[in-house]
Amino acid sequence: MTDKLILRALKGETLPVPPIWMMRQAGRYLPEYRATRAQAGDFLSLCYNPELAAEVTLQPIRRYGFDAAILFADILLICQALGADLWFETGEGPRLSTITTPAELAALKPAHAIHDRLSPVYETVRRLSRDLPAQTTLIGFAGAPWTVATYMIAGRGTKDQGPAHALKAADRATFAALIDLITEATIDYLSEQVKAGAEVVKLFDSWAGSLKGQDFTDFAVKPVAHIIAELKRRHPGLPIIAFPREAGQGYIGFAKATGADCVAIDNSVSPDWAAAHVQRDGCVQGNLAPHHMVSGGPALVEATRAVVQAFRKGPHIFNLGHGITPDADPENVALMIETVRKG
Ligand code: 1CP
Repeated sequence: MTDKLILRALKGETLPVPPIWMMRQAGRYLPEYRATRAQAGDFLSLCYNPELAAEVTLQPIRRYGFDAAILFADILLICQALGADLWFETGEGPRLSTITTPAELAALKPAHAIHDRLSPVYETVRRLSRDLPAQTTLIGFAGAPWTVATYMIAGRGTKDQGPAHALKAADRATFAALIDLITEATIDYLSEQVKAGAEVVKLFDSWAGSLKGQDFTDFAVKPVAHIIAELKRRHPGLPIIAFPREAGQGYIGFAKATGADCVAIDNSVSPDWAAAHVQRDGCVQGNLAPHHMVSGGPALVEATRAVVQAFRKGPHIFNLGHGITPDADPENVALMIETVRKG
């Protein structure tokens, strides 16, 4: 039996006060993160340095006492482990070598070959499972196949995922084979994170909202359902959070269709709508708008209370609707937590 609050909510328990963590809680809005990142040199060096990656994961736990810590890494590390080049342009974001032809796809490594590159990540998880406070849940994660594929195809972040949609239309076999490769690699990657000590895993499908109709079923639901089924076969009882960001109506029935224990909700839908349509199938996570962490004040308190109030009748993990931004004020995070915990 466990008394960790996040695990209780994920099992479907309605708690008097929702447990809380925050997407990108280890990030540039924290001075201590900026200091450790400077020490590491660059972002990827930080991700692959178990001592420093564990340190930045622990920083927001020490400062705020969140109920969960999320492994510090990035959804794009798996692309590098599959053989793509990956680097981060300062002030711009990720850049990758692109996969748009059968030959480029064939040059990637097989799914089972990812672990050499990713072993420092597993070491970070091992350190965290040793060093976290007893009440804090450790969350591992990966990108969902569609979102990871959008970066591998375009070679960068895109507003509309145009290059991935174009490949899907022009050469569906290559596109589908890339999705399958990422799906298999993701199962192995998350399975190793669990073996190293992750107690929950989360799949980030940041660009799920750009898949419509049958494409949403084929590429946001099916690969995620397959990953979840296989992970639960290998690790019975493992709780899994899915985040099909901006899925809109696609949130309805997503937990049942994928087998996820919890659906994370972005802030483009209202908490009342999500409580009515999504929470009846189980635990939900979300969904305060991240801009409140910048602007603060009475509006933050009011919006935080509205989220807590909307979800109070069912299992809920309090979180933002997307990651906290670098311009956020750490004091506003403290105010949000105090409002959730003290009402
Ligand atoms: O400057 C820095 O320090 C880098 C900023 C940063 C950070 C803190 C990046 C670059 N990644 C991360 C860490 C990260 N990324 C975590 C760690 C755990 C946490 O604290 O939450 C996680 C879970 C992610 C996930 C991630 N990376 C997603 C999915 C969630 C989301 O935000 O939608 C995506 C899309 C990425 C790709 C990525 N990595 C970094 C950036 C700036 C981006 C977005 C690129 C783009 O589309 O323009």
